[in-house]
Amino acid sequence: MKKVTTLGQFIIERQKDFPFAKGELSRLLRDIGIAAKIVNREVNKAGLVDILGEHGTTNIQGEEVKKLDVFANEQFIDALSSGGETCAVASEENEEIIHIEGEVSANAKYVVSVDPLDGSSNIDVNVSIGTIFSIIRRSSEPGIPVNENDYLQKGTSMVAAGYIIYGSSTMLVYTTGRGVNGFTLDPSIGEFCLSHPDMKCPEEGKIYSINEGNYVHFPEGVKQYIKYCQVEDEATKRPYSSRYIGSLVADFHRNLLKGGIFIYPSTAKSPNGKLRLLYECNPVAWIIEQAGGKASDGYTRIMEKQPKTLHERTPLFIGSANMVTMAEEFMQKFSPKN
Ligand code: AHM
Ligand code: MG
Repeated sequence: MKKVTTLGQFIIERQKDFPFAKGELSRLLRDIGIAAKIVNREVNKAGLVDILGEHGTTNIQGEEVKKLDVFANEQFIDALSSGGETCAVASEENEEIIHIEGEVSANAKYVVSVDPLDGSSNIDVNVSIGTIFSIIRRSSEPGIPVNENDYLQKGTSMVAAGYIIYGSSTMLVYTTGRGVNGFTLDPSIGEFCLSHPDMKCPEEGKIYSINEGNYVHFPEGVKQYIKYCQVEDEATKRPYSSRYIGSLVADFHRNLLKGGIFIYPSTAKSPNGKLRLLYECNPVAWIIEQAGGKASDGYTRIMEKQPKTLHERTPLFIGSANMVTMAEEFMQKFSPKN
């Protein structure tokens, strides 16, 4: 029988790569894996909400039924609070940073950002959704309360980043800067098992993913790039296929495996696009880079953008390296930065 490596075993094995590490990061990743399993259990029951009780009502066990995104947020915060390896969590669901109480946590050197359940419009319709996380070292000395500045570091400061996709199977994919590894949840043993070692994104792809309904509001560079994707050309295997789920994690995961580009550009209404730099874009940017791909805002590498606020947004062009480079060329030509 083929030997199975669980996420827990893999994390411990990889700790050897960081000889001075005390194991805090490993424990943090393990805690995230545990929260993911609990959220997965609830996501799988989402369709039963009419049987088990509506959101906001009380179920037969006398517990209040929570909206899934609220539930996921609480699970991740709880899992991260109990381990003592992080002093704060910033969540897309919370306006302010959540400080973790207790002396052990106050002295922790890591802070975590999380989008606990991304793809909100897909939650109630049985379409894939995801969780996105990243871990950085706080910039101030441990012992004093964390503030926003601890989080306002470029993506290049991340020490770990990953996502969980709740799809036809549930997967956890993460990087600590030494490649990207993917683990599939085996529900029969309740463990994430290494299924996609050293993931690589093809340099070229045949898929473009963008919400074309917003076409009229796109910058000219994006409009022209979409036209380019649709033109017939045998040498470059165009026209490309259009695939758009509307869940960043699911669109990203498919393009990572198959090759492709995902774009959420600025629009006339939202000059910075929709997606959040800290919670959504930085983690997937690091993963794609570690897999040989590219992530930019159309002009600048995502990981080099200096965040100014916790919840700030950025346009995102991400995926196969050559496709992102080409899209950037269209931006420079048709929508030069002024
Ligand atoms: P959310 O944080 O409210 O879930 O929104 C983020 C999601 C992403 O997963 C996805 O890529 C994008 O919104 C889709 O947006 P749109 O419906 O505008 O195409
Ligand atoms: Mg989100």
